[in-house]
Amino acid sequence: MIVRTLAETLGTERDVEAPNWRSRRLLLAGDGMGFSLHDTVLHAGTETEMCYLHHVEAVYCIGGEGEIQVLPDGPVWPIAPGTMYALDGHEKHVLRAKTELRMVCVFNPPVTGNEVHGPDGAYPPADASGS
Ligand code: 9YT
Repeated sequence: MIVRTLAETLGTERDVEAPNWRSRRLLLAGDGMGFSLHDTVLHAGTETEMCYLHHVEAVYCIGGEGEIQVLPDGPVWPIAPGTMYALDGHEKHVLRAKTELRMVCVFNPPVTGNEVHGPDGAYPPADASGS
């Protein structure tokens, strides 16, 4: 059994920062669960374009207000606490944080550590990043 607190991840290699967000990775590939689990904060006023070519991701909002759009011209859905979206088709998308957003994110396959988005908006495939 694994028991880990958010406080224990802060300032460690599980606490990954990018210009628009900070991702606290409570479970990583090395934990052997088959998915990774992140508590992610997206900074107010940011727009983040992403396209997870090598992963599926579910995202559950637990704080803040924003919106998500499938690119280039898909529908826009509001994001608020209690809303979940699942990227089951490697969709290119943009997440707009009107206020600070706090999201619980699950990745399959799990991220292995300190992934940040490449120029394609993706994280590298799991075996390219060391798992
Ligand atoms: C919601 C989202 O995709 N934010 C970008 C960061 C990513 N989810 C992560 O690694 O926690």
